Amino acid sequence: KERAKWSKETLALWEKYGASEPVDKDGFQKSFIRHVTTTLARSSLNVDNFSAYQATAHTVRDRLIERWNVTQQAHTLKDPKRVYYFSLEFLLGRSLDNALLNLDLKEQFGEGVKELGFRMEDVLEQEVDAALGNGGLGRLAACYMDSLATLDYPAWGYGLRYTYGIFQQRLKDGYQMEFPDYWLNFDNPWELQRLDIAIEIRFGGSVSKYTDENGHIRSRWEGGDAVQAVAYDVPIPGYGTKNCINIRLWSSKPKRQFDLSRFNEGEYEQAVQEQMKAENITAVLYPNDNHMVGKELRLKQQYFWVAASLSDIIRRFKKTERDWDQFPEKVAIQLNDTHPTLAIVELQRILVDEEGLNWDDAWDIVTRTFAFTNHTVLPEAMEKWPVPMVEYLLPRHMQIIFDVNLFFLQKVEQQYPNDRDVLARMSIIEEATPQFVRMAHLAVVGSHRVNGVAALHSNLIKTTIFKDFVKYFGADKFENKTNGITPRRWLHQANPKLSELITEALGHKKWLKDLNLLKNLEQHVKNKDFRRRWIAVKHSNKVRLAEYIKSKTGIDVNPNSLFDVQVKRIHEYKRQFMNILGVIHRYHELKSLTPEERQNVVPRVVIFGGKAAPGYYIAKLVIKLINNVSAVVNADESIEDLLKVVFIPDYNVSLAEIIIPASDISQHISTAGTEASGTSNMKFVLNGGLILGTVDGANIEIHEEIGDDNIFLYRNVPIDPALQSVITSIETGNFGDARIFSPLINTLTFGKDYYLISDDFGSYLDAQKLVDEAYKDQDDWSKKSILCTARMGFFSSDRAIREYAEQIWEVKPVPVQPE
Ligand code: B1H
Ligand code: IMP
Repeated sequence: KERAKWSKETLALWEKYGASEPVDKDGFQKSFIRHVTTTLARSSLNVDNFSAYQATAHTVRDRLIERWNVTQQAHTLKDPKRVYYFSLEFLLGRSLDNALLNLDLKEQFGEGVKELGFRMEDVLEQEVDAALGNGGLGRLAACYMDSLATLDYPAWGYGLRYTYGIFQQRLKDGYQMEFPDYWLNFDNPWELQRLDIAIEIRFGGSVSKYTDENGHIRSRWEGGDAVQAVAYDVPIPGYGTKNCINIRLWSSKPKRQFDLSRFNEGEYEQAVQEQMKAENITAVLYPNDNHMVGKELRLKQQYFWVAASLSDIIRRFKKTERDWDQFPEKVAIQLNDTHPTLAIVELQRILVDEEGLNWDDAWDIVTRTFAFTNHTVLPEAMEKWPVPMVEYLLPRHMQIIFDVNLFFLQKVEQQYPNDRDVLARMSIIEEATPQFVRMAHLAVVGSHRVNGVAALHSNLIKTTIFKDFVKYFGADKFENKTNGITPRRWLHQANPKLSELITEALGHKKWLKDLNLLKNLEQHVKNKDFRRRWIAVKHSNKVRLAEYIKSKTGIDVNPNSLFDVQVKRIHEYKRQFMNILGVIHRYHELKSLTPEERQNVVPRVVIFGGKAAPGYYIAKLVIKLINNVSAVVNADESIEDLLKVVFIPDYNVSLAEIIIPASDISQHISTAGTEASGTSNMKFVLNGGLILGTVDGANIEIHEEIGDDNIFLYRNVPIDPALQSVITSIETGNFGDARIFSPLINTLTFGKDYYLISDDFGSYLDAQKLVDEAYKDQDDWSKKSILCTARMGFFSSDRAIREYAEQIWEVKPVPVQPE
């Protein structure tokens, strides 16, 4: 419409200057130098690696913005149904390498940067991770955005722009120390600030009733304090497509208008201070994985985020002047766990209070819009908010929740007359003192679809936490969407040598967009030369990791050893404790061997990494024990290279990209039924690493795909005497002051061993023996490794996203334009 008003001459100018810049080496160098001199205001004599990174990043950013514009324009013109992924965490990691690979610019730009006197590896190393997440749940959101972009889906992510991401972990005397992650210290080239998009968000106040012109009694939420949500857009480029989608992250700011009356009353200072509090809302990511901490500020974050996001979505919907009943035909919203559940209530409030719809019509629109993904069954992770807290911050929302619950329970009662127990169990309100709002129940009632994240987990939620709801709503509402990972970051980017070898063997790069094509690697298993090259790639990745370990910890590890890796959040249910107990057992055994017996031992490097929530005392004690064992074992010269123990500090996405390709065996040993899916298990196997794991989460489906011979799974057997001698050894003080570990040892004693370490220890050790035996035959191991990679097609996030799109969201790809 705007363009139609423009003169021919103006349009000609747009044609002439709006065309995109060349993306060859020369174009890169021109843009690089222009950014150094103008964006960074530096001279040619004053360019270090960091400036080189910034200039390269800005050059790539320009390309992304062009694509972003074309994408938005195509979506605006076509007006398709869009999907909105609401996630309180997006664990993106670094962006430059990923963007270069997805845009297929790495070669040209690499050459260009080299001629300017820099090495691309050094330039890439300068970038700090965007670490706006805790672990699997946040990284899953990032992988899903990559697939949505790659598959041309019209999708948006919505989240928060935390000033501080997940804390940085350092070690002091073997203890975890936390430091703030002030990732925005330097300019962030991967975001576009949109000061024009600012939305007012209200907290507190009160609700009044009034009669409208039609004689209906309606509610109005008024008063309270308002803050502003300002948008920051993070472009996400697809691979092999012009499509570039957007994650919109909200940052809290004081609202522009002050309450003038307060100034008149002489409360200037106090009024300014209250405004400053606005900035606190998005200051920090809560660092708890799989654990609910009922802080008021967290509830504020959740409402701030969903209210801003919904307001933005509704503004976009209204531009097309459609009726409200078409909203679910244009908008699908996926709730990443219960964290955004208030969106359900907020949409109902807007439709009823502000748009004047009647309750039932509004509720029908709401439930057709939302779908909910559950990621955990751990009781301590279930979100519930005290009613008084919700009432105080969001008085109208609390009323709506009570009404939703009332109407819901009335219907339940019709189905099960006189069954008080079922009403109490299914209620959205937990009747305690004070009362609590059960967010998972609200999410189930307010969504048209609920899914778990692996086959076992999806079945488990149907028979446990949502059992009554399955009976009431019918089983069709509940389904499985097994998690996936993006092969672009987790193979192509993290393991360039393996990616190259695969591409050479298959004769094409199409597998990066259709991971099932890896199946064709199976025919190369019988090729001895291919197996040799496969092992050589693994070995060079192990050398790379060994160098990293040396530089960060000073520990020498031999790349010819078996690399045994457990990297993930430290949590009792993930049982890093069992792993380190097994290491102690191995250490004891080694010490008792004769020289002849030693000849037969497979040397091992046991590698740990992961953060413990700052308030999680037992998890932090596990880190301390690992470090004490590491100190004793590594210093014991009699052990030589047969065993090394390493704790790599500050595990994050870019570190994962170095560790995962270097693993021979990785451990995924959660107590059966506790790990909803796991996603790093998929990353390890995709990179030709084998798994030692329990029958839990996605391990089960990985086993189904890759077969018995290529995975070491073990099941529970009763208590083992080997465990007792290990415990005694810790208690004797062999690994430092025994007193500090007694709370940890106590978690094993009868009745308190919630995560069943004592039950599983014996079979765990048996499985470890099988690993050692198998590793001795290197050639056979290489066959297993190749088959692992070849059979991982199912676990691409492209497959997962297609399932969501077709079976839950009903959205279709909108190709932006052919390359
Ligand atoms: C997962 C969480 C989680 N499940 C609460 N639940 C959080 C819960 O900040 N909080 O309050 C943060 C995170 N994270 C993980 O999701 C599961 O444990 C993994 O098994 C799963 O692979 C992953 C992705 O589905
Ligand atoms: P929205 O869907 O209206 O929010 O538009 C998405 C974003 O893209 C907003 O920031 C718009 O300003 C922008 N936008 C919408 N259409 C176009 C376009 O054709 N070119 C560039 N940006 C656009």
